[in-house]
Amino acid sequence: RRFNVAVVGATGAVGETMLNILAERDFPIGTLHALASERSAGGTVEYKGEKIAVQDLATFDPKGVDIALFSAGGSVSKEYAPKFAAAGAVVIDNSSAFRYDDDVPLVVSEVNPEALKDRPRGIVANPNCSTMQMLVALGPIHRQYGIERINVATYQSVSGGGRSALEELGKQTGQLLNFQEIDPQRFPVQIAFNLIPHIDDFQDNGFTKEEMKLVWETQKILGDASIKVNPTAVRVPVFYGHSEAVAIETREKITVEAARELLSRSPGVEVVDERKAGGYPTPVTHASGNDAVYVGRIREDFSHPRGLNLWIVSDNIRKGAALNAVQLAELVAAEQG
Ligand code: A2P
Ligand code: 11C
Repeated sequence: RRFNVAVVGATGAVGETMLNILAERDFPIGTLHALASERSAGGTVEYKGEKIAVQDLATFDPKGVDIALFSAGGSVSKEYAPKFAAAGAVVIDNSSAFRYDDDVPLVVSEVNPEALKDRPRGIVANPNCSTMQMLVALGPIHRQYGIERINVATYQSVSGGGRSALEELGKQTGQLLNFQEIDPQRFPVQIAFNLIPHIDDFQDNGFTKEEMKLVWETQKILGDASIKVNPTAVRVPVFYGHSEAVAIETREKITVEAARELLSRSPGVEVVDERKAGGYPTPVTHASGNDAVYVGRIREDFSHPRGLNLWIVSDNIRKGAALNAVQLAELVAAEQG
């Protein structure tokens, strides 16, 4: 069976990658609709080497769409995802609009695929990129050893902020190398040659929303509200690929050897852990443009009897967003095929 698929936000950084991944994986598409705002309606995007016309979401009739992949921001999802679902589509939503609703499953394809089946509103939420890559690696460890606490510091690339953020890093880098003034717009302060410990809005507890997503989403996806998560989220001047320094405390001790062995047979994970120069994953050498979640720098935490440290790197636009969304679409297609 073939499926009529709509990609909402098809001109964006994630939407474009959704189209590429649908093509790469040869998703069984009947009709493909590329949707965006009226700003880009009338333009085209590419799918399998062909140009597809971009249509205006506001005037598009969702009748006949089987699966809709949304990545056009939370407010667009809030308004249009229920309309697509009411018209019969299964909506896979990459925004944070529905992630914390009890009647919307939040699914990492390798970790909790069974949750996808229970979707009373016809909407499935795609987790945030930083949670996604962390749980592809930590899910198998939690199942076998029980994770009690996670300390995580993220090093997040600018592509998480979409096209305008990618452009700002490029522009500022050029300007600074040419001794020109910069004018930060997309980020609150200079991002080129700098770090910014602030992603998404500040919350009343002093954490940012990006940090709280790591708490809320981890507990929901692993189905265990007792897991403690202590996050710090930082934007770094990298174009593609988020990195995370993760320290876990488990109920049962896990050794380095056991962790390497478990992770090397876990779906979606690649262990890159040689203790020598270059024997670890980085955004540029491993993650960017690739599908896996790369794990290296695996060490026992000598400050805790059941602590383990890991360095987790993945392409935030691919596994962190577009790839997982397409994998969820594949699960939906398998149910209905
Ligand atoms: P458009 O190109 O028409 O602005 P990014 O995250 O890379 O910034 O991309 C955001 C995506 O969401 C783009 O495809 C953008 O389309 C789309 N988008 C933003 N606002 C709307 C809207 N109001 N209706 C439909 N699509 C939208
Ligand atoms: C970032 N994680 O790196 C964000 C992007 O909740 O879907 C995705 C925001 C979200 O900026």
